[in-house]
Parts: sequence; C-alpha cells; structure tokens
Amino acid sequence: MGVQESAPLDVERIREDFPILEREFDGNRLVYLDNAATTQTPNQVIDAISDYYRATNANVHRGIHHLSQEASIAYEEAHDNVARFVGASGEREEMVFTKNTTEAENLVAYAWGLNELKEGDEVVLTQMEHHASLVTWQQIAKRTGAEVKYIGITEEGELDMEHARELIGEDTRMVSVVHVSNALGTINPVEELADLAHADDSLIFVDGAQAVPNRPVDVEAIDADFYAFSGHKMAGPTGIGCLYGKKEILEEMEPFLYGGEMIRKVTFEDSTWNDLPWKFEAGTPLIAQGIALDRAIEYLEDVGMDRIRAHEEWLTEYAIDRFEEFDDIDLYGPRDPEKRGGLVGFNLDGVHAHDLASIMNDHAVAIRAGDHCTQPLHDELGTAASARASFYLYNTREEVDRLIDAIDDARQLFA
Ligand code: 7TS
Repeated sequence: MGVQESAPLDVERIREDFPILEREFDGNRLVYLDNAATTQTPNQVIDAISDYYRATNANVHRGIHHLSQEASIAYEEAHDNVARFVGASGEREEMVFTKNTTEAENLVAYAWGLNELKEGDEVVLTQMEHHASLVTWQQIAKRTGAEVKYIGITEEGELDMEHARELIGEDTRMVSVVHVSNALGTINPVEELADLAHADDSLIFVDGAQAVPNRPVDVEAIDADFYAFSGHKMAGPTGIGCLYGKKEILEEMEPFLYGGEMIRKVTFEDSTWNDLPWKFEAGTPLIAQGIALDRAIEYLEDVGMDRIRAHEEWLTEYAIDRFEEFDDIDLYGPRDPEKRGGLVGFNLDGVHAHDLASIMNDHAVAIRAGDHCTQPLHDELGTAASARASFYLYNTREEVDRLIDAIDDARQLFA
C-alpha cells in the first residue's frame, strides 16, 4: 500500500479522552464514523464547559464585577486564539462567532449580498456546495436580481477548473466555494479560485466546515475574503461557528442582526455600531461555547494538525483500498487520498443507502446516509442518496474493517 502500517497518532491514548467511544450497543463497541456530521467531544472540552458554568458564568462586555470581567476576557481571547488557529493576523477583529457555518454564510449573504448585489451581477458557486451555501446564495440572488452559476465537476469528482475560468468573469461579484466537499471528500483548489475571483474584482467566500477540523488552514495564504467553519465538527461544542472576514471588508459591511452589544451610540433617531467583531454579535453571545471552542483548538494543536491530517489520510487510504476489493461498491470523489479529506461516500449495488446505514447500525457502526445536504450534486451523480463514512483523530483501521464487515452483512442480506 506504500504507507506506514502504524497509525500516525497514538489513538489508544487519544481515545481515553473521548468517553463516548466506549459505548456499546447489543454487545458491540460503537464505531463512530459520522464525523463529518459532528465530531465527538473530549473530556478537556466537556470540562471547559462545566468549569465555565461552575466558576465563571456571567454575561460579557457589560459587567464590572469579577465574574463578568473573567468571562469577558476568556470570551474575547477565544476570538484571538481561533483567529490565530486559521492564520488571521487581525486576530479578534477578523473573527466573528456565529451559531454555525450556516449562520456565517447567511451573515455574509444578508449583510454583504443583500446590499451589494444587483441585476447583472453573478455569484459563482460549485456543484458540490452544501445547501448552507447553495440555498443561501440562491435566495439572496432571487431577492437582488443577481444570477447564480455553478462550476461543474469532472468524472473524478474534482472541480472543472476550465469551467471555473470560463464562469468567473467581470460580472462575478462573489465566488462561494466549499474547501473540502462533505459528500465527495474532494479538496478544492481554493488558492487558485481566490486568484481567479480577485483578478475580476470579485470576493471569495470559502466554506471550511470540513477543512478546518482536520488540516492546517491559513486563510491569509488562501487569500480568502471570508472563511467559515463550525465548532461541533472539530471536537468543540454545538452552537458555535466562526466567520473569518478581512478587516477592511467587515468594516464596510452593514450589521446582520441588530440589538444590544452591537451598538456604540443609540438615540431615538439612529444608532452607530460597535467595533469589530462585536458589531456582528448582537445580544448575549455564545460565551460558554466560545470558551469551550478555544479549549478544543488547544486540544487539536496539542495533537498537531499535521499529524491529524496524516492520520486521516492513512485511514482514508486504507478505507479506499478495502472498498476497491469489491466491484459492487461505487465510490465517489477522487481516489488519491492526498486529493481528499477523511470521508468516503459510496453506494452498494442493489441496497439503498438508508438500508445500508440501518444494517450498519445493527453492528453499532454509525455512518450517515442521504443526500448530505447536497441534493443537486446527488442529482448530477444520478443517485438520490449515498452512504458516507467519515473519520477523525480517534478512529482506527480496525474500525474500517468493522465497517467493511457490516457492508458484507448487508450484501448477504440483500443477495
Ligand atoms: N458546509 C459544509 C461543507 C458542511 O459539511 C456542513 C455540515 C455545513 C456547511 C453546515 O454546517 P452547520 O454546522 O452549519 O450545520 N455538514 C453536515 C454533513 O455533512 N452531515 O451533517 C452535517
């Protein structure tokens, strides 16, 4: 196979931090391969949440008492740390906390798109966009008269860059692309797409929900204008997402939500806005979640993002090799593990993906089946649904074998 046989990570040690992985169902140890939907949470992050409520809980920005000061410092510093984690040198001013990636997409679509787009303008997406991006830009385009165009994909499941060069032109105002596809696993050439966008004075929004959790990401090296991701897909809690935006663009943008915390001066007639990023964080923000996400990032950095990436490649290579033993399995996305993230979408001939996931569940193997919020992509692939196994730093090759055994069981049942 041309790869090392031992895991790049000390998985046994890592698994001690994730108590949920010890769960058993009908005597079978859980095999959790649904990490692209949400990842599990280590004790360190669970403790950060309970420690916060036990010792620090207070509202931020507004109190002068000890607890509020402590909570404010921890919450504000979380922005700096998350910004640094993805290479944003503007620190907190360039890092807005949102509810999730979806809200980050909507923030930009409403606050920038609704004000800036007009008839004749074009928004260029890819055919592999998650609905979070696709539906959002589609609806904002309808409201503004702008047109949405989609970069096609090749047989191999990669972006058709020739098509991208044709589509991105002088009418393009926004290019919104997924960094790593949640359905195909494809890693897209976002640096090249950023160059294409900027050559035509367009902005670029990169959806990094499946990229930031498992590889080093540098938003400045990509030259992304906006970059979004979700805490719950990177060992953090639910309820927090992150929007990186270049400071000069965020400064020019109107707010997305109005209310307390995001204002500087309010009269009965008008209001002015707070500094970045608070201008985009109306109301009581995601305090516990932000602090816990900071702890998740520290956890991932301690393990090492390069090593997490290597581990996923090591698992994906093995999974693809195992899948390729069978000619009744259709695999989606590029075969080369260096061109894809740690997830594998597939279908087993003659078995609906939902039935497959249900048989997997009988083996305590958790995978996802469906359209993975990429319905138009599945139409292009000619299938209503696919099954998907997705890996994280605590998964093992033995778990991939359990997946393959469970598929074999499905094969026997449906034969
Ligand atoms: N973008 C991509 C590429 C995603 O994979 C997801 C979630 C989102 C955006 C939205 O993230 P959220 O945190 O706002 O929900 N993807 C999936 C998935 O593949 N299965 O469940 C959620």
